[in-house]
Amino acid sequence: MIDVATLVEQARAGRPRAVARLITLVENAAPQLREAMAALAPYTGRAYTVGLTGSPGVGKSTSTSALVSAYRRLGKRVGVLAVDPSSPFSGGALLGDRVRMQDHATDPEVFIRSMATRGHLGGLSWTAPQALRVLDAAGCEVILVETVGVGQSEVEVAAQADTTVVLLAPGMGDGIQAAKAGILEIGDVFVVNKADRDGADATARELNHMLGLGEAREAGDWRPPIVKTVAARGEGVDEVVEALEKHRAWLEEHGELAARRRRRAAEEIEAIALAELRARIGDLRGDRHLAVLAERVAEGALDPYGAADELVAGLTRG
Ligand SMILES: Nc1nc2c(ncn2[C@@H]2O[C@H](COP(=O)(O)OP(=O)(O)O)[C@@H](O)[C@H]2O)c(=O)[nH]1
Ligand SMILES: [Mg+2]
Repeated sequence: MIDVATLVEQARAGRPRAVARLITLVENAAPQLREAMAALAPYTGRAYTVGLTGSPGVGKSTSTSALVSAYRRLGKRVGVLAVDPSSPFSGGALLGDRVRMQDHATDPEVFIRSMATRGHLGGLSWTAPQALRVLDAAGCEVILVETVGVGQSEVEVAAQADTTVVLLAPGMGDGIQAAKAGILEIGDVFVVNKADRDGADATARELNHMLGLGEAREAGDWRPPIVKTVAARGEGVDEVVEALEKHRAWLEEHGELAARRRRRAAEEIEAIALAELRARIGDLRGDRHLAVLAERVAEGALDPYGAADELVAGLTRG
């Protein structure tokens, strides 16, 4: 039996096993999840969350690892949530990458967790935010969320962070791809990684051009900076941290941090409510009420909207 109160207490004390078990509850949509979330709620809302997204291979995991090092140098407790199944944090990477992650594997102030992107009830829209709550309550001051920039829900998860970093690399036709995938819109900070390769300046220029084509900005608007990095050597990473801190300060100054978090909470509530409704409707398969409604719709005695209204009303009446 899992004693949720004990787990929460241990997670708050920074015990990695308790943190891992709580996130497993999230992944499994376990029955204890409600109780866990209720117990965690008072301790959340402190962490600064940073989403990192971009095409496979641009260097998200390498950059994440380098950022962890940078924040550790600042003495911060750091959480990492990798929702990219190919991430070395998920164990599916090349040996060299995994070795690099080992830098943090034994650091008690670093919490690394991966989540599968498929096969979830309700999907990432509610699992990722809840995993973030666990890391938040565990005292992580910064949480880095790595998601691959393909797929609607993965991009959404990155966009739900306090600050979203979009990574590109030269020679990958990234500019065009990014524009296509709509990830330029979600970038608060842009990173052109692999600046040790030819074409980094051209990529940065192209990006600058594409960003400039957007609507004219008003005074006080955030202008997303473009930072060049060689993540594999840690070069430029302090500049990324600087850009992140500036964005965070801007968010706070403009009341945007609170606004973003309210938007995120609203989306989370909606996702949970939808999953709940879907589950309850699923439970109705073979139910007599649904069978009766179906019969009436099939006979033309009732329209499908009216039937759906009746069904939903029946579900929410209690
Ligand atoms: N040349 C060069 N290679 C890099 C750099 N950063 C990462 N890489 C390499 O690019 C590959 C993909 O990196 P990874 O971080 O796994 O990318 P992800 O798929 O976006 O997470 C790996 O082989 C890295 O070692 C860099 O700054 N320069
Ligand atoms: Mg990766």
